[in-house]
Amino acid sequence: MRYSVTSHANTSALTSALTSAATSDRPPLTHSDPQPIVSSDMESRRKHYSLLIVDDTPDNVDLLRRYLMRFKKFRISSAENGQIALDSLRDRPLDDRPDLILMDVVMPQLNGFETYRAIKVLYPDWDVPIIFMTGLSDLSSKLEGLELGAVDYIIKPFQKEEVLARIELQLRLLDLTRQLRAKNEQLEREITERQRVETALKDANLELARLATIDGLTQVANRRCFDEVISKEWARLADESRPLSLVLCDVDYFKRFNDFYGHQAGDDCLVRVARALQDSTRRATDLVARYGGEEFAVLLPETDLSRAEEAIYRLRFAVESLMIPHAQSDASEWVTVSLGVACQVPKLGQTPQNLIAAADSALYEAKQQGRNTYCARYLTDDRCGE
Ligand code: GH3
Ligand code: MG
Ligand code: MG
Repeated sequence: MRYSVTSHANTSALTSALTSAATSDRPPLTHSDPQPIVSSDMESRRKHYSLLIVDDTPDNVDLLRRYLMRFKKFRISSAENGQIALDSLRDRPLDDRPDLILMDVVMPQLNGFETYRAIKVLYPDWDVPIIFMTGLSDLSSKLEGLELGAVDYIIKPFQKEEVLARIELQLRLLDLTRQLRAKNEQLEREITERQRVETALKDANLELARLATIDGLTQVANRRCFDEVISKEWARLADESRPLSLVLCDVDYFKRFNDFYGHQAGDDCLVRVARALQDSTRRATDLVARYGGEEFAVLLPETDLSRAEEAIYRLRFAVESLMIPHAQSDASEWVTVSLGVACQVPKLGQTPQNLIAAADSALYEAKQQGRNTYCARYLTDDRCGE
């Protein structure tokens, strides 16, 4: 008996097919293969293509099977209607699904189009090529199949050779698609790996750059960084005719501290002093650097002398507030610092050397005055040569 093909899916038939495919206990039927391939033999399986013929006319199936089996590259299974095909698919492991389906359109229970729709719903990620076979040669049936996503259409009665040619064409396309997909995946893996390596490299470079500018013990900027920044700020502020202040800050009686408390305690003290200085700066452009030994430099761009003196109060207060005992200091019972500050409006064509020398001289003076204090210098054009 023949069933007519409706132009739209028979909804109730489709629904019951889907339900049945998901739940049926029926064993897979007519999964015949005259030359079964050992399933674990992947190599031999790879050379074969697995075809599923879904057709309710046994003569058609036999004819196709006998003909196609002559070519040693096909493994053929068949189902006598759509429902049986769905059942057999459900029971197959993922890697044992057919490479191509030849599907009769007019079949009892579930026609070819409905079966196709069910396959798409049940296995949305499975891009199996489906060739419809039918005696219906009218345009609307052809179009319906092709619109559904069928890759080809064969009109019955068919020429075996034509069927073979169409199958081979689709399998070649399938192979190319698979190769392309494999290459894409490989490419994606390579891109991901490359991105990972680039990120790691970028992180490593950032870390290297950080290490190159940071003092290993105190984690504030190192001398090299200070030299670079003061040159840049000098040039920038010379352009803008705005003041640059430099504070040199030296721990008082630090040799005695080391001798009394030990070198490790001395290191710890320097770390804490550095952090306190760092924490008492306000602007992003202010820079605290280890200038050498137990001496720190604090660079204050766009800061005049009175503002710099305010900063000095904060710096001194921050260090004293640490209340690090210093039993050997003549200046205080705690660790203290002496500071020299100098301020200048940078001039193009000059270097910051005078500013640094002036801050150093002010620091020396503070030490002379008994330590735990500061001295200031303001460099005008007239005094730049001092
Ligand atoms: P003043 O008050 O005049 O500055 O006296 P001072 O003892 O602090 O100065 P001096 O230059 O005589 O001694 C500085 C000491 O700082 C000697 C040196 O061992 C110590 N020092 C320099 N760098 C480090 C360091 O990284 N760790 C430790 N623990 N000590 C350091
Ligand atoms: Mg010192
Ligand atoms: Mg010193």
